[in-house]
Amino acid sequence: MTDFTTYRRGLTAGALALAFVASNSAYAATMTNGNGDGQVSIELDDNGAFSTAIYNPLGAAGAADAVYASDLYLRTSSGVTSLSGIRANFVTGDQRQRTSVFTLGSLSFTLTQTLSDLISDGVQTGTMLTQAYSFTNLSGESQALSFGRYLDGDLNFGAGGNGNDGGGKLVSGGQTVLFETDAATGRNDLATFIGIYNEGGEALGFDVDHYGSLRPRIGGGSSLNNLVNGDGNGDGFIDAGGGYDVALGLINGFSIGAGEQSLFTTHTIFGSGTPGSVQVPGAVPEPATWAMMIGGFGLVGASMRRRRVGLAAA
Ligand SMILES: [Ca+2]
Ligand SMILES: [Ca+2]
Ligand SMILES: [Ca+2]
Ligand SMILES: [Ca+2]
Repeated sequence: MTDFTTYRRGLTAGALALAFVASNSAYAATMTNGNGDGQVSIELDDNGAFSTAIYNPLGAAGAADAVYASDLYLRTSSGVTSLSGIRANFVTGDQRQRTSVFTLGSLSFTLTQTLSDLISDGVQTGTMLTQAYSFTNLSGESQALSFGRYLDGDLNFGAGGNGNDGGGKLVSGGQTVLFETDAATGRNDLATFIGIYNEGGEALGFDVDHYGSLRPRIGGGSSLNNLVNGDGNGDGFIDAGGGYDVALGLINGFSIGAGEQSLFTTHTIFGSGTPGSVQVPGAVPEPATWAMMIGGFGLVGASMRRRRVGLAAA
């Protein structure tokens, strides 16, 4: 599953072959905003896939790898392609933002990956990874296609190990946001979590399910079930105590005319707080809406403080 070792191992031969192309050619790069609370260090592939994301949650728990696998599956009339197998090259970038380009079939892509601090009252509460895939239909015919985002977190910051995580779904700003949480405690309890949401095209479905059944489904071209597996009481989150090794899937569909360009964006939130308090903007973030979103995360921070006060008084 972890292809990263292979890329690393292949880098020597690859570097020889590519040495004359560009000095910064590489299949993977570290993007980081630090190693303190709320910060991450992600080993990102040029295609956007990753299997290592060192996250340091708020509080005493230290930094640890929080992701087993993240990938994007492109579905077209000729089948489903895991972008983790696509070789591109980073053409520009630094530790906060990188751009890469690649062509797949009759589609050309420019991928821009950006890390943003999530700040509340001067304190970093988390980090957002934004992966924006701008794509152009090079063919002479319109195409129907979709992007399936897959994330399998490995959250082991103090509760239940990797195989007893929680999670669920909420809707914020018109967006479906999916969560994997360190423990199965519901949507309004403090948690270390990873959240994902997509922008662009038409929302075609979601699933919060066991990784072993979700990955073949999203990678095999099946429809998703629009279900949170383990949500017996209907609040959109896995019931308290019912945790398992959770994975998340979200599909967005597009119809793109000949020669046209479009944009698919998938976001990954590394956060600490109550998932039920997370708010995201309903449109592609512009500077003004970033401020709104950071305000939304302020609610997370406020909620955490209330809870901490409550716990201390108890
Ligand atoms: Ca910490
Ligand atoms: Ca856990
Ligand atoms: Ca529930
Ligand atoms: Ca998992």
